[in-house]
Parts: sequence; structure tokens; C-alpha cells
Amino acid sequence: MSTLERVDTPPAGSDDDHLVVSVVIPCLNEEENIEACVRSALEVMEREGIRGEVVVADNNSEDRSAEIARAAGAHVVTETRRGYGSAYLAGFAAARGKYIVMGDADLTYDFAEIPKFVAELDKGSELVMGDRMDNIQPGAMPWLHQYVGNPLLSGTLNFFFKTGIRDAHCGMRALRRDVLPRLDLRTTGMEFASEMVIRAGKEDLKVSEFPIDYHPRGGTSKLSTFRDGWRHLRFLLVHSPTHLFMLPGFVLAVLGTLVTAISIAQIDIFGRQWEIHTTITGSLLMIVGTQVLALGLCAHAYGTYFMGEKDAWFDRMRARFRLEHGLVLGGLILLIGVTIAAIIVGTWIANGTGELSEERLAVFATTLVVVGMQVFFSSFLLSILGLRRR
Ligand SMILES: Nc1nc2c(ncn2[C@@H]2O[C@H](COP(=O)(O)OP(=O)(O)OP(=O)(O)O)[C@@H](O)[C@H]2O)c(=O)[nH]1
Ligand SMILES: [Mg+2]
Repeated sequence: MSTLERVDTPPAGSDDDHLVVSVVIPCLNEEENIEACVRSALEVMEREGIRGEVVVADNNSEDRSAEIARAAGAHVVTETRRGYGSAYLAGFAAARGKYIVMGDADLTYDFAEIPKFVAELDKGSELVMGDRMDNIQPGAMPWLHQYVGNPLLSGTLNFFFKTGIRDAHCGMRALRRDVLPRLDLRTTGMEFASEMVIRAGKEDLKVSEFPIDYHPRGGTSKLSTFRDGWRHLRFLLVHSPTHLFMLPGFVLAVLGTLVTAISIAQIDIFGRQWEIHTTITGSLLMIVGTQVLALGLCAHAYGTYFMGEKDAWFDRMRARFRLEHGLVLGGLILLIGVTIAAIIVGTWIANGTGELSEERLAVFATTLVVVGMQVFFSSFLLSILGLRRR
């Protein structure tokens, strides 16, 4: 018997299931803890009259986790590809309940909270998050995670994606199983926790959050502080071209333009004029800023056309601007650069091709030519990315 009330329930995968809850537990070498986790989840559901099952997604554990989980009453599925996300994806595929409650196999979370998660889903939430932040028991979380890693990653996630979730990496959460196709989760590692919250935000799911306790772990941690922290951060960055490219690109381009303008106009700052070295710095900043902006636009286009991202800002931009606008803008910038260069050469010839000391202006003219070409060709690349769009 792998589930409660299995007797009258149809086989796995059937739509006629009447199971309300599937508790899905990812498990990698947790033989010290898994029995207590499975039993407590089954017991609380039985006590509260919740028709439920426990699915243990075993990540090919090398210890006795799988057989212990099975003996304790869980339905065990094996996922050979390692990773927290891989384990969950396999567990979700096997789950049959209307709701899914997620929790680690390490006794850090209290499965007695299951009814509260169910009540929130019954009230209309589509994703319910636990919030550990005010109830972390002594020894439950290393200080580096509690005071640096978690606030930094949750802060970055909320700055980028405005989810408003306080504890975005909490491992105890619950969701309606029918929102899984909309979430379309894909990541295989610990960043799965971030992916779910971000996707829920993008899909405008009804999300609620309530405080839960976080207890010290049994057995050994599978979390690698820097590797897993970086996987989270990398995920946040590559899913937000606005913060990865557009903002830094904009700052670099504006700064470069300012620095170049100040040195060309010979404006005194700090009691001295900025000379050729400053112009070169400004010029390089302008070029790299333009490049980063162009990469950002291409990343937005890729997300919109190939990854089904709903990107209101990019949609407004592409409704307003066409390829020809980019070509005209690039051509204009290039033309201004060429004109300035022609004036420098013309004046020099008119003065009898003698001394030439228009370095700052020459750097500026060259910069405009380069930037103009960047805009021109990037516009074509953007257009190419949109060729196969539906
Ligand atoms: N890290 C990790 N966890 C896995 C993997 N496969 C399954 N798991 C399970 O996923 C859950 C989360 O892993 P934990 O080691 O508890 O990570 P954590 O909760 O972020 O950190 P702790 O504070 O140490 O509990 C546990 O139940 C693991 O057994 C895997 O490949 N990597
Ligand atoms: Mg854990």
C-alpha cells in the first residue's frame, strides 16, 4: 500500500482520481529521516481526514532511503538524473492529487502544517509559500545562509521580478496540480525553488504566504553553499535581460556620453580640463554601453519569440519601432560621425596639411561611426530573431 485510501482509487495518472493531496518529497540519501517524514505526512492527513498520498522522488539514493520510504507507506519514484529540480519534476509527474504539498526529506519542515497549506489552496490560492524567516530554530540554518545568502537572493529575486514573496527559497510550499502546465518548470537543480516563484509571478498566479517553523536538519546537508547559491543567482540573471543588460548598458552609454561631452566641450571639473585620455575612456564606455544594450534587446527578443515570455515593455517597443527605424537611427549616427571626420580632414587640408591636433574630436567622430554601425547591424540581428515568430 503506497497511499492512503488506495483501495478505491484508479491507477496513477487517471483523471478520475479523488485524491486531494499529493505530498511530494525529494530524497537523496536521507535514510535517517525519510521514514519519519513519510509517516508524519500520512498520519496528519489521516487524522485530518484528507485523502492523500505521499510520493517520494528518490534521486537514486545510494543508501536505503527508497526501501525505507516504501515500507513507510510512500509511493516511490526513482529519478536517476541528480538534482533537487529533477527529483521534483519526477515526483510531480507521478502525483495524482488535486493539490501538491512539497517538503524536504530532512525533518526541517513540519508536515503537521499540511492542513494549513490545504486550507489556503481551498480558499483560492494557487501557490502557497511557507515563510521561515521569523521562526528559524537555533542551528537550523548556517548564518551565512540566514543573514547573507537568503536575504541577498530573495532580495535580488524580488528586485528583478517583484514577486513580493518574503522567503522565496522556502522548501515547504503547496500548489494546485493543474497550474503545473502553466508554470512549465524545467530547471534541474536547487534553482527550481526560484524558478517556481518567478514563473508563478509571471503567470499572475494567486500566491499566499504564511509563517512556518524551520528545524535543524537530520542527516547531512545536500546543499552546496556557493555552487547552489550561484545556480540561483545565474537563473535570476539569465531570466531578466532588463537587469542583466538593459540597465547596465544604459548606465554605461549615458556615462560614456557625459564623459565624452564634458571633455569635448572643455568643461572645467575639479579645477582642470579633461583631455584626450578622458575622451578615449568616454568613447569606450559609449561603445560598450551600446553593445550591451543591443545584446539586451536581442535577449528580450529571444525570450519573447522563442521562450513565450510575456514582456510588456518589449511588446510596446516592437509595436512602435520597426527594422527601418533602427537602420535610419544607425545611419544617422554614422553620418554625423563621418561628417565630423570630414570637417576635421577638410579643415586640415584647407590649412595646408600642417599640424593636426583635433584628437578629441577625431575620437568622438570615430566613436559615432562605430556606434552607428552597432545600431545598424544590431537592428538587422533583432529583425532576424523575429523572422520565425508566430
Ligand atoms: N541538494 C540536493 N537535494 C536533493 C537532490 N535530490 C534530492 N534532494 C532532496 O532535496 C531536499 C533539499 O536538500 P537539502 O540538502 O535539504 O537542502 P536545503 O534544504 O536547501 O538545505 P539544508 O538547510 O541543509 O536542509 C532534500 O530532501 C534532499 O534529500 C540533489 O540532487 N541535490
Ligand atoms: Mg533541507
